Amino acid sequence: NVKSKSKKQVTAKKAAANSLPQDLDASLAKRMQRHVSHGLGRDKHSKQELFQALALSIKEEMLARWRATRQLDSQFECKQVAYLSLEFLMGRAMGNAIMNLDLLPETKALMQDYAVELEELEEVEHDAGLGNGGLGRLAACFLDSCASLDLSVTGYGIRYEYGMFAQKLVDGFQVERPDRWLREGNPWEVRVSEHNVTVPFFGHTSSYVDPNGRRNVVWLDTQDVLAVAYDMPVPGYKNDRINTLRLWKSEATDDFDLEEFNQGDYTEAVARKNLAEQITMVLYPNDASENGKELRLRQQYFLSSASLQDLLNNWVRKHGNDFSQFAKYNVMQLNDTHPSIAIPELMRLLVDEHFLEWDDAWQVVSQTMAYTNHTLLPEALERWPVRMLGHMLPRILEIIFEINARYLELVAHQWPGDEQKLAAMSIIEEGQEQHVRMAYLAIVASFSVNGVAGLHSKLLTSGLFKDFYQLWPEKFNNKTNGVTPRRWLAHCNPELAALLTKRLGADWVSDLSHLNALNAFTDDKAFLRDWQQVKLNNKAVLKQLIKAECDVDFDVNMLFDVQVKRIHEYKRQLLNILHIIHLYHQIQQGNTSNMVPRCILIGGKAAPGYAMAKLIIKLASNVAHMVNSDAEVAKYLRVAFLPNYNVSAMERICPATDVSEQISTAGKEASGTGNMKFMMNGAVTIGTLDGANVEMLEEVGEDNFFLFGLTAEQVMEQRLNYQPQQFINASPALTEVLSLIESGHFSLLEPGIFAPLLTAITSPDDPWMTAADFESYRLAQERVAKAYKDPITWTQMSIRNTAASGRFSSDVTIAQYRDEIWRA
Ligand code: B1N
Repeated sequence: NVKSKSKKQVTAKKAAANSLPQDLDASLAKRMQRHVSHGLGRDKHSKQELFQALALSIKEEMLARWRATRQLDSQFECKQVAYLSLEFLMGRAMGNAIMNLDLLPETKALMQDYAVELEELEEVEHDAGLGNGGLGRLAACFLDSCASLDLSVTGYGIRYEYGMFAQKLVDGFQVERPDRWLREGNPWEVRVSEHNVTVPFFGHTSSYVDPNGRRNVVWLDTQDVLAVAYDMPVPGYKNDRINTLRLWKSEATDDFDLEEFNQGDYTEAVARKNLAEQITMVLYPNDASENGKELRLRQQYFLSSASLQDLLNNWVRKHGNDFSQFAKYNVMQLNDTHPSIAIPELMRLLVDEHFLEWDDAWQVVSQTMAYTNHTLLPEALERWPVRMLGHMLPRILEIIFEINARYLELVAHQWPGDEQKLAAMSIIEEGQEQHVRMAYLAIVASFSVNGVAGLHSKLLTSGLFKDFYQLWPEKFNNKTNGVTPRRWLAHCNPELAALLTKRLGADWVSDLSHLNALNAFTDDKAFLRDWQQVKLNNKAVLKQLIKAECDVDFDVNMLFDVQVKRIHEYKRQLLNILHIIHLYHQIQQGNTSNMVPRCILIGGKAAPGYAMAKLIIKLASNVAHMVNSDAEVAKYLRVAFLPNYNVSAMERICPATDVSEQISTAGKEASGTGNMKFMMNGAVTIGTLDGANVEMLEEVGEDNFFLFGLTAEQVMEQRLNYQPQQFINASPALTEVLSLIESGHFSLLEPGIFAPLLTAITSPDDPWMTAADFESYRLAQERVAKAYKDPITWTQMSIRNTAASGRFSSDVTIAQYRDEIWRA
């Protein structure tokens, strides 16, 4: 329960808040007035000006509590958690802040004075798109839950100048546009120069023996980059806690400039400045795939080093150089291996800069680091070339080799004489070129390794990390993902939220298990009608968005069938499109008796270098075009591809969805989190036994979930001798669909353009086994259609899905991290 905290803490919090200067105690209206008049002094204000003024006013509301939270946390010496992540996909902040601070009625009323609706101002805010997809949004949901559970957790990330690219469609092709999200300024951030640290790069190492006979290593002639902290407030839900998201920006150091200026090389100095500032310029837009570029490694080290120095500075200020209790009061959660270079960096800081003995430093590191794995896909497992590391971070590479040498002794002891085991488990991968396996480094150094859903965690210990599981079974655990019910239900679906509160009281917002009680109302006619009306209203809102963005007319009386997520072959948007083509063909043949009229929405970004993903977008666009331009077909089927899918779009989409498509090849989607947002908002899932779908099905039951497809085990088995042609031959529907694509029906102006997709589906090497699951998917979709024709049954299914979604609140997940990993 998010509201439990000791009396002592509450009193201390109030005392801290009361000791603040008076001007921090003004009314929201006064603050707003002041900020508005700080503008150009005109009477007419643009929405952008009003948004900025309101955001600054709300930030001011948080300052006192923010400071009080910091004081409280340092006063009570509770365990501090640092959540290290290259991505925080925060989306918009204003609506969430107003809700969590309990300022909604006041703000709405205040906006009347400015003749504007709050919703209009919310629309002005640019999404903070500092992440790719699930992994980055998970970090954002976790921050909300940590603050709401009154935990002292700091998010550490990068303040990218350019977030996730904006996606446009030109002739059905994806085109990327830069995302200058900071153009109008970021009213939420506070630049805090007193926390500046410098991060070393390049140079070389040297060692000397000090007067005590200790051999010390120094890292010399480095090129130092300044890390400047920008803090963003993270308000807890109605509990007065304001946590911090600390985002680092890279800048040139003064020393660095000075040297060049003294030599009179003005232009050189400026050019070098650019080099330093490049580090935090742009987010790498690759979801669940490796980036492999030098600049990416620089980002990772920059974040890790700056964050660790910040934590150590805090520690030393209070405890001096005694690190014996450090692990008792600090824990670092690594969001995948992306910040795992923090492991050798913490060793370096402790051994080289604070002069700990190696073993003592290792004790500290291996008791503070915890690693979350987010994917089994081999293409996403990070491996850094030893040569690159040796050049950019020479001291770090030495430390990695030392860690490996000591750890391999343990392996040799466990499996005596087994050279193969040593090679297989070594942190260093041999080959043409040596690589550092970052996941292995993370496992070796962490006291906890977790997967993000039950199935995923099981596959980790039985597959990818099997040897490590044998060595250290106690390290491995599961933490099934969750999403915050504040943003993903209370805020994005106000009408449903009001209906829930009317029936259940308001406690569900901070304890989502209360939703279970909805099961008692599934025979309450009035409640069913209210539920349907809410969904209908939400569909009307989405319909407008689709009209504006895609120029496609959705009909709120038709079934809304939605697949929005990053475009990736393993997520199988292609399976969805093949089914659309099948429906289209059936309608044209006049075979509509098994159908229910549907509007199908697809959205998502492709990594700019991922040709197959981009081709899938093109196919979706072309199919949508063909479907929508046939007036007869439009009675039964309408299809849209929504450009620039992002957090704010999902806030409109999930409340309006009837059917949620979660159709990845079993064993490939580590968890999924969109699946949970849809479920909370009463969508029924059509899905495979993959990721968290498995647990969703467990909670809601087979009668309220459209299950299809091979299991993860069957996929692995079939892969050994996969013959897609057999599945094609056995399915007249699939045969027709493929020949329709091949005939050029969807590429009249671009003959042959979709050939690579056909080749992929029909190849025995197709890892995603689209053909194998087609029939099973088609039949599941027929069951969907049948079920939707009975509005009462359908509404009951919808209610049961929301009712069963309580387990997928990130509050539940974070309570487990707190109790089982952080012990905070
Ligand atoms: O993390 C999400 C899961 O719900 C998804 O199933 C999973 O695909 C996603 C490299 C990734 N795994 N790996 C990444 C992102 C960016 C990058 O550069 C890998 N994203 C996931 C949350 O657990």
